[in-house]
Amino acid sequence: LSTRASTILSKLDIDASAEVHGVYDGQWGGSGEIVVSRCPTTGEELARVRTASKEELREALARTREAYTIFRNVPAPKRGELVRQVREALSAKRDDLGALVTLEMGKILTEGVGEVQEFVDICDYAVGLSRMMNGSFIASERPEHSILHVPNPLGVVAVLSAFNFPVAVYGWNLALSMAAGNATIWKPSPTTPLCSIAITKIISRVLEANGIPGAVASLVTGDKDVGAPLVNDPGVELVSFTGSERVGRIVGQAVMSRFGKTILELGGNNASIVMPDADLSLAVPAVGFGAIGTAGQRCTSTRRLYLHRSVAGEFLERLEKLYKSIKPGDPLESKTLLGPLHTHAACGIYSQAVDHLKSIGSELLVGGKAYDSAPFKGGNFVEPTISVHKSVNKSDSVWTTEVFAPILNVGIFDELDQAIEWNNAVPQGLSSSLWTRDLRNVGKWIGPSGSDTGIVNVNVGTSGAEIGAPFGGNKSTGWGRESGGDAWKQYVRWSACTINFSNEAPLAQGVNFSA
Ligand code: UN1
Repeated sequence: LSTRASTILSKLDIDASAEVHGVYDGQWGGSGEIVVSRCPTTGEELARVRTASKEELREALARTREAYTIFRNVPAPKRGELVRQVREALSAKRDDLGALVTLEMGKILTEGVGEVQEFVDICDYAVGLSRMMNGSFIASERPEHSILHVPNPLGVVAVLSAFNFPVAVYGWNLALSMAAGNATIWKPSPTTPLCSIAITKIISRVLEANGIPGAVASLVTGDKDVGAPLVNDPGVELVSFTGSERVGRIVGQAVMSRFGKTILELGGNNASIVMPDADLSLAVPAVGFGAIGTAGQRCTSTRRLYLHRSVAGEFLERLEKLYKSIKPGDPLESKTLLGPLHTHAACGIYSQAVDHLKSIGSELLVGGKAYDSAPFKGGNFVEPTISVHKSVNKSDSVWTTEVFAPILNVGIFDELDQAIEWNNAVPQGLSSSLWTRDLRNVGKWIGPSGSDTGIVNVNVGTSGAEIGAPFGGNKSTGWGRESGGDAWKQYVRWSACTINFSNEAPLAQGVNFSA
């Protein structure tokens, strides 16, 4: 193991010289298949992780359920205090965890650290929430009756997260789930097991120090052999899944067929629209960050750019300059803005997409190939790419498919209505952004004839949302909402409780049933 890798791992108490335990349910184990964690920057093998065997998964689920039956009786503000301690413990290790995200996932350091900060932020939010998960009191039509709407803990929540946010997305779910009184079982992406192990170690110490069963935050690493039984288990009340539309469809149907609950965060295919009155000094760098940031591997990455004809020339000139100034580098170095793609396979998907663009005659303004001068030979470095289209055939796969790579497709429009139609003419509906100073455009954009995505921004790029807002998308993105807003309401079971404190037993609607 390289020194850079072993330094990062040892600070987080991971000994990669032996097989690493990838299962935690109050105790550490792992005797299933091995997954290999590989560094996307250098190609080196970071660790071999023993995932959950079938038996261990069953055991972990049983312990998680048992933990729930204890944890649900801990008063919510006391659960909040535990979340506060988790927050402190994560915050103390923020930079080390951020470096691990960079090492294992490949995103640049400021984004790796930012992702851990997102976990810290949602903990703060959940601490407050633990004293505010209020139900309601409803007026009854019957005398001396009250109706309450009561939230109670839900049960076991399974979180299946993706490689691109190996820390934050689990954080959004865990913090709310804990505040709500559930036990959570995490199955991370098979390619980022070390991030999940490091996070779980930190959380488990907090739980154990407080005499709370560690299985309140269980971990089962593995691939679909672990994911599928979790999704199908009737003892999992809520499945929160982040990943592709293809797998999301399978997960959604499986959970629905057993009447479980889901939160789905699937594909994004996000557009920015630039109006003639946009402030280009804000819009150009923001589109650059949206498209190049995380090497185009956020669900919220900007993949489509619609420019008003009157600003298209200048915008593209400035954007091209920005693209050309960005060089690939070691994501662990603080000056680097472009790291590798997460897997070697992603480079193949990138090349295929570029070939398709060439075949339909689009102009590749910048990019289009793998770097031949990347800092590390074994790394998955590709050039961020801008592809300008003469016309927009909105049903072409270029516009309708999410390619998880830094490719930005550009179309040129004359009227805002046309750009909004293009924005909405895709199956996905995660994020979108409009650049304008004109209030009339803003009103239309956020209104009934405006953007149909779950995140609708103005003079703010498509990616980089704060935790206080509900995060998620409409249509084939899966309609899920996580993080802020009303997302917490999905992590509890709701009951309408009608209480009669009179000496009569009147029926509602005046129904008379006296014999
Ligand atoms: C994701 O890409 O799955 O809004 C999550 C953002 C981040 C989260 C992205 N806060 O870009």
